[in-house]
Amino acid sequence: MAEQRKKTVVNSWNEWDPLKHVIVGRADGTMMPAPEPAVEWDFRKDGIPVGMHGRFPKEMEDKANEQLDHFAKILKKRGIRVDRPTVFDFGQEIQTPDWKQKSSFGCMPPRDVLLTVGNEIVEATMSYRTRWFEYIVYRPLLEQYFKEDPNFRWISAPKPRLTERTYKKGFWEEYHGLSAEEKIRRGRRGEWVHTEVEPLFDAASVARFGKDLFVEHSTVTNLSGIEWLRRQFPNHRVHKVMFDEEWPCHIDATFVPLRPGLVLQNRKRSPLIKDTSDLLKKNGWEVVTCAEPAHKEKAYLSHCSIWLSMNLLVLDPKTVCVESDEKAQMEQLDKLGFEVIPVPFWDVSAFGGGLHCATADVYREGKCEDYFPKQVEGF
Ligand code: ABU
Repeated sequence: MAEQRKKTVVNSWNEWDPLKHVIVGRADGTMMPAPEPAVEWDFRKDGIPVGMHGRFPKEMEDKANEQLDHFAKILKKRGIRVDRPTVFDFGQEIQTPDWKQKSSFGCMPPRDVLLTVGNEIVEATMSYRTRWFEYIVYRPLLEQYFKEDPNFRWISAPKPRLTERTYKKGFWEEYHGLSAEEKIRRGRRGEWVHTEVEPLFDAASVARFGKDLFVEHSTVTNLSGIEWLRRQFPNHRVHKVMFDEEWPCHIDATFVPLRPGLVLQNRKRSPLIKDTSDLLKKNGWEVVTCAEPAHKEKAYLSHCSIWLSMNLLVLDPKTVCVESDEKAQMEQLDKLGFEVIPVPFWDVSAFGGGLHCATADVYREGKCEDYFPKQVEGF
């Protein structure tokens, strides 16, 4: 007899409660994106000139899909329901009334697009033109969840126009002429390519700690985006955080909660806003510095950093999935009392990230709790 699948319930408040239902991305059809004003994809280290674009080599795509499917199998074996997105042709030209773009990106990292907060899933605005239509790959699933769960709240954040007003005029010309020190100084001041004309955020800029959401001001999430989240979640405390990095992207290779009272911190990207550390300390949270990553360089054709070493997926407060090359990271987590599940995933990096990026929560047991009863005023 065919197995009876349980009806969907959307519920997930943090990054560590027992995971029961998750979306895992796919590598199919992923594109090296065509140039656009938001970002410069630079693969010169891999012998690819700036501006070159097109579909990733089939062999790479197949290897990535093999690792993604294997990861999905590991999760299923642990009793976790796994859903997958529906791919569209990312190579087709896209357009809105405001702009045209030669292609989209792909659908490996659902974490970038979907933000689950309790019974709500928010489709993030995104801030790259190449990622504007990415929500479409998740629509069949979200439609299904909407039918099956009467309490599911499905929200699409305001689609940004991404016109010339969204990006600073002449940004890239000036940026290329800056010294390394000046780039770092500007990063510390949060001066990147986006303006504040409209709210912009990626879902992976948010780390969920129950009632407290830490949102990273970065090259993909502007201050208006953080303000939009603050107004969208009036019963939460939304904290703007920043980390010391020239071109920050997502929080999930920087500041990663592991269980109540324990956060993994990137050893190179320390918090720039002192209140972040103060809040953790005041509430008895321990911050451990991550282990040295196994890889010294980014993966071939990867836009993501070597810090995917800490882009892990917590299955419950005692169990964590870690990329299988990351022996030092696994050892550190083992010493912290976790059962560590090694998952081969390095070949997925170029398709948009690691184990956390490749997933989006649908259901974790548990409810909204206050892990920071002692607040830092104004943070
Ligand atoms: N999306 C996670 C990648 C962040 C990083 O490259 O550090």
